Amino acid sequence: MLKFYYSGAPNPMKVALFLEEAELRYEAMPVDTRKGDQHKPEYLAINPNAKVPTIVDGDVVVFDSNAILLYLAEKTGKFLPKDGLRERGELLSWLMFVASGVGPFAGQSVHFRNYAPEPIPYAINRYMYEAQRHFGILDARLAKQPRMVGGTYTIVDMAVWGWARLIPTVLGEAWWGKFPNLKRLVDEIGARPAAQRAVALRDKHKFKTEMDDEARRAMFRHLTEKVA
Ligand SMILES: N[C@@H](CCC(=O)N[C@@H](CS)C(=O)NCC(=O)O)C(=O)O
Repeated sequence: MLKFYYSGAPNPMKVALFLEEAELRYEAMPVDTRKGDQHKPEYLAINPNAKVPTIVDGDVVVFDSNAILLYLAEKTGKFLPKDGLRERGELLSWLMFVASGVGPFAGQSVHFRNYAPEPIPYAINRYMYEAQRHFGILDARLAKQPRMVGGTYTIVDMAVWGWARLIPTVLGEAWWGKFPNLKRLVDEIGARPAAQRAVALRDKHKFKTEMDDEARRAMFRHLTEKVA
């Protein structure tokens, strides 16, 4: 059975959504990143980047959430656009846009707003600016069409959902008012039973919730390893 290495964080949640939507059988393997499970040699052997998610599907190992979405979509033939090369091009563009822009900027915005040892206004402003700019691009796209690519629900919508549902944490609650189209997509996906099962998955395992010294050492290794 496919093994899904995960935590309740945004990137694993995109993959949980796909697994639930496609009704694939899988074994959920918790990786408690606040306890440092991501740095264990057995996990590094399948994900040298020491992050979640990863899947092991027989002898196939795939890490990085959007790569996993594409792998599973191609394997099952589900949640891909219906039409030819034009929509394929759009799918790849938006999938990579979420992977290389939305996710990293949103992640850094959360980091500097909530976890930096001291407030750095320049960093907070830069990452909040870039995160809201990226979400604004998604919102403008969704003002013109109900789903990100073509007329149907695809893996791009799942990738967007993974991060956009956390806009209140990334930017602050008030920002929902600025992204009504993105909010519509998040609400529509969030109402689906598969999304509810995906979000509930982490309740099946006991993940550490405290962001204490152990968690900071595991997740923010630059605090103890000075390179500059
Ligand atoms: N590009 C990777 C990023 C994965 C990533 O940053 N995962 C976070 C959770 S959303 C994580 O593992 N954090 C733990 C850590 O940084 O130690 C992907 O899309 O899967």
